[in-house]
Amino acid sequence: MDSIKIEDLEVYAGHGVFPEETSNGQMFLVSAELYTDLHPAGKSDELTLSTHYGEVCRLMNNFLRQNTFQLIEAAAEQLAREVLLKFPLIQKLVLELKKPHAPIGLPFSCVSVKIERGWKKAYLGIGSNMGDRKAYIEEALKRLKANEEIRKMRCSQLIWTKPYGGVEQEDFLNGAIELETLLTPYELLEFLHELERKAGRERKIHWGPRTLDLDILFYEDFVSDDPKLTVPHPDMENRLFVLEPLSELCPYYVNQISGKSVTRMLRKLQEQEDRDV
Ligand code: A4P
Ligand code: MG
Repeated sequence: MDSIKIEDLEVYAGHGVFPEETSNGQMFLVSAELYTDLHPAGKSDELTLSTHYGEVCRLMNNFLRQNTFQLIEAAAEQLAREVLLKFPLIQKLVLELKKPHAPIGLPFSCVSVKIERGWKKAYLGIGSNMGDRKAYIEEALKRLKANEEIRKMRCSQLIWTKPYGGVEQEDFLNGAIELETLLTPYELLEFLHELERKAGRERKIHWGPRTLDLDILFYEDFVSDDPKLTVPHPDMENRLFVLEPLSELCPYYVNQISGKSVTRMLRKLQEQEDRDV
């Protein structure tokens, strides 16, 4: 992807563990590579179609001067987040924060941290089979949208589905959601659990009735077999209520584990279901 590079912006600020570092301050150097599509601005010569690097520098300077962190890790983390939130055309950035005058007491040229952060695409499954299902789902969509670390959200059509998994229970309303997020996979899971709790979800029976269920189906190219968070969702190939709405949002998204696209998984499952009836 194209990028804009800022090298060694000098900022006088007060970050550090020692009290004299926060009271006296010292020089920090910030470098950032901002990943963004430069083609529209390149074609049109229009600044509004790109990210103004002068404004990014001003934001970085103000942010580092107005806030105090003990660790350069924390300063870099928060600064990266701030840049990504304020400049929506930046999809990803690599940020390096140097502290050339760190009080180490030994000769050295520089100490620095370097991090890469960005908006990640994720797909969720959403479902409800208790009470006013549509209201539970709409409330969850509203709360997802209200989180500033989530953007570009799209929801599929909601479909009525028969319960899957052998537990006798009422029909579900199901859908799929596409979004971009700054949350890590585990932070996203924690946020989804919070939404389930807010919808009054009680975990009584495994695969049993629920006011709201939110599962992470895909998270960028993240793969995990941790029982706390298994991604891609391990049972998606067997679930029409997942694949049908998902195919509306991302028919060609490929499951990293099986190598099959959403369309292919859906077609296979439909063929199997046709054979079984
Ligand atoms: N967990 C692991 N991986 C993930 C992931 N990718 N996304 C862990 C979300 N959570 C994940 O989930 C149990 C644990 O799974 C969590 O603590 C989390 O850390 P849970 O929601 O507490 O329990 P559950 O929902 O009863 O079990 P599970 O396995 O999540 O069930 P599913 O997969 O959610 O399926 N039939 C229809 N028609 N429509 C449905 O929506 N849903 C289910 C539940 C059954 N039948 C259904 C539907
Ligand atoms: Mg679940």
